[in-house]
Amino acid sequence: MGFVDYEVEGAVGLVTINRPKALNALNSAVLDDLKAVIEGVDTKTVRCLIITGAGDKSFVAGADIGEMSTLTKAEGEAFGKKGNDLFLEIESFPIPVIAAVNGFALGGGNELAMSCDFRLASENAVFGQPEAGLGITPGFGGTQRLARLIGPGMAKQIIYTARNIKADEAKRIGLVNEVYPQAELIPAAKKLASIIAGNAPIAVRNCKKAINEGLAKNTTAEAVQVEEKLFGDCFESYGQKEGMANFLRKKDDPKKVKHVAFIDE
Ligand code: DAK
Repeated sequence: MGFVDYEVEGAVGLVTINRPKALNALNSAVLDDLKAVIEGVDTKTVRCLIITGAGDKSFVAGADIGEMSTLTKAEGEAFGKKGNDLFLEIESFPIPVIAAVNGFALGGGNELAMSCDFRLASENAVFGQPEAGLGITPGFGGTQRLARLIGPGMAKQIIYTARNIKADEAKRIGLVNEVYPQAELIPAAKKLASIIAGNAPIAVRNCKKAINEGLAKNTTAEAVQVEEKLFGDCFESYGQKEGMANFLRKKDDPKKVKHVAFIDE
């Protein structure tokens, strides 16, 4: 695919946004290619996805300012919808998606990273929502996802000031889970993705769904109903039967047991 590379290693897919001359900025063509790659992932065999940026300088330096600069109101709205629809698709993608942030994650780049399940970063990563300095609001979900992730007070401070933050601060405020030296970022992301991919596939998918859909409910009572349904849905699956049988075998005779290889379901 033109601006987006995709490779699979075992049960882990690696998506690389590849427009390094523009620090992987998202223009319409990049968004189209990313959508096509995401929709082409075989979620029967791939159990965890990683999204990163090409090169060692940038994850995604934002939406393409050149392309946006001449948009009319109607075109601006359409561009916003294109990004929002895609990022919603990533957020609710059936398998976990990890953002491996290897440099600038500004504006639309931070918004893309936030639509993933969680973020790992390299030490040189820089996060921010510079839109207020460009005369616009964040347009790919930044006002909503940043506030939900790090709390409204901190999100408002970052968005109103348009201030960039470095990886260590991003970790301190909960925007990223871990920070690695640049060369270790992708190996660490792959290792984590392999661990996730080794767990029972229906259970992992249902955990993602339960967290996402539960958080969208207004009350805990409504949210736990979502969990109940997805919990019940795991029963009679190979993963549930074999995962529990494995535990019980282990109790009988710890030496007999080997780790379960969960089949695709
Ligand atoms: N768009 C287009 N090109 C970009 C770009 C971007 N966001 N960021 C970098 N580039 C290009 C530069 O123009 C330059 O291209 P050439 O001049 O070589 O042709 C090349 O990448 C290398 O960049 P620099 O020479 O500037 O590299 P530096 O290391 O000096 O600086 C930088 C790196 C990341 C600090 C700097 O490039 C920078 O500040 N870039 C802009 C970052 C930014 O402001 N990003 C946020 C964009 S706003 C909405 C929908 C979406 C959005 C909003 C609303 N609706 C429709 C409502 C989203 C908005 C955004 O994401």
